[in-house]
Amino acid sequence: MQRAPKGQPAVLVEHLGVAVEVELPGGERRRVRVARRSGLVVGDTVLVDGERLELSPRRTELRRRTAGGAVHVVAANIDALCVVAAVDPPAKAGLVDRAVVAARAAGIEPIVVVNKSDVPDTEGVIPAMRARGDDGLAVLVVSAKTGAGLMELSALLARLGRVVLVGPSGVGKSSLLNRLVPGAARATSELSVARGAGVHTTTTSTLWRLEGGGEIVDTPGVREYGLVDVPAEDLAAYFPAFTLVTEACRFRDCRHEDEPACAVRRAVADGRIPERRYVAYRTLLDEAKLVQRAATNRS
Ligand SMILES: Nc1nc2c(ncn2[C@@H]2O[C@H](COP(=O)(O)OP(=O)(O)OP(=O)(O)O)[C@@H](O)[C@H]2O)c(=O)[nH]1
Ligand SMILES: [Mg+2]
Ligand SMILES: [Zn+2]
Repeated sequence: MQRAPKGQPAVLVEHLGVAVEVELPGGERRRVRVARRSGLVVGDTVLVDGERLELSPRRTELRRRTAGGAVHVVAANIDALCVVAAVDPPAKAGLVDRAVVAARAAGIEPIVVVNKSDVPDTEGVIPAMRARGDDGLAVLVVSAKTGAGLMELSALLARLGRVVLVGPSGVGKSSLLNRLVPGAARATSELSVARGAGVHTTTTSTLWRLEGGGEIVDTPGVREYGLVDVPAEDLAAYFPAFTLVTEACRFRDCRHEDEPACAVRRAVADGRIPERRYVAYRTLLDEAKLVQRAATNRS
């Protein structure tokens, strides 16, 4: 006979080494001791029974491969991933595209927020970000400093549900959180300080409830956003502009590289698919193939 689950449901809002902070349905928060490598992540739903925690199945799970090659679960039960970018510091090439594909592969809606719109040079990066909008992606331009665009962002977050902020260190994720959740008061730091020491200001992920609805997770900055378990043959499905092409490629398993009679490449040639999206696809395809080859060699 199956044992009836015991305990009170709660949401994990922070993992602090050997303890986690959970929020009970009434909004009360408490700490529970756990093993250092508990495997629990922010956003997890748990049943709390005294000092015992039982993990409930995850609805969604956002994973990334770190610069060192390890697989890291960013957060659980997330509805949307918000990639935060800024003109300074710039994201490493491909980080935004990878994070967007990772979100789509996990069944999570991606959006892009360009922060620091008060910095004049921001104009220069907006077209490249907006170009991704052709791929059905919402791109918002905001400033945590002046408050520009934040009403629109709040409205979008409320609609999306539970949203995780990801991006390089120093783009202003915690600054945005502090504007959106007045009581949060998360530490932020000057770029020069963060860069000089080579450290990230935010070191743990935390979940916050937004007054206007929705929830937000602030995370430590990332240098890389490596894809996990996105096979080369699935990749095209995460580029919505490609799926709008109604004609079929000659080969059913066409990867749209140099196969003859490829409908996707034809659509790129006649401008129906923006060239930049195709270039982004080819970059990620090469990576996915490398990962697959490495996995085959290991086994
Ligand atoms: N000019 C300008 N500066 C901003 C804006 N938002 C944040 N900053 C500054 O950018 C720096 C980094 O901000 P943080 O919020 O700490 O960045 P973060 O993305 O949380 O960084 P990590 O926690 O290291 O990942 C701080 O000096 C902020 O004051 C903005 O909209 N405009
Ligand atoms: Mg931060
Ligand atoms: Zn093709």
